[in-house]
Amino acid sequence: TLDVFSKVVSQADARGEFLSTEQLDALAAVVASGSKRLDTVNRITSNASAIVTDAARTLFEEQPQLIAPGGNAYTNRRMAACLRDMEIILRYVTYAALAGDASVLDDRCLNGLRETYIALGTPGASVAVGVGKMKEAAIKIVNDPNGITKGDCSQIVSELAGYFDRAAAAVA
Ligand code: PEB
Repeated sequence: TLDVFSKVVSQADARGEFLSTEQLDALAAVVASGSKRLDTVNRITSNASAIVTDAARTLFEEQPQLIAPGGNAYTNRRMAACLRDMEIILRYVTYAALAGDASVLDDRCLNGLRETYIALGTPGASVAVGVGKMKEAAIKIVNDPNGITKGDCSQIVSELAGYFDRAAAAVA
């Protein structure tokens, strides 16, 4: 599990090289945008339960077979497992956004998840749809101009979108 700084260091060390100017410039940009990154993580974190439940509600509206008898989210136990899975994925996305690197998301959440869902008979494509809905909701919250210093957040938002896309692609 690495953040963007440790990753660059370990890659350079593996080659016995100093950090390049390009690498240092990229890290300087990460530092310069640090408050935006923290605000992003903070806003998603403080709205996590709404992001999860809204995404799940819309998913079940669109795919009612999931909650019908025989569906993979039918019964309270499976519904709870489903909401929990969405929350876990959202949590790891916030970790990646904080670290500026996907390795924590990959190693601790997505690795083997597709196989787990296949073994459980859980439709990974539906999980991916749910993740996409969390992505839209999270981006909307992050981009909300109210109550925050105004600035250009397009870079952090596109990085964030990439972590959601990565999670969706891992299970679709
Ligand atoms: C992954 N999910 C489930 C299980 C595991 C995970 C390991 C089996 C054990 C259990 O039931 O608790 N756990 C989860 C995860 C990590 C982890 C992401 C990462 C660190 O440790 N069912 C649906 C929807 C979808 C869903 C499409 C969007 O119809 C999820 C939510 N996951 C779902 C369901 C189960 C499950 C388990 C319903 C229970 C399946 C079953 O037992 O039949």
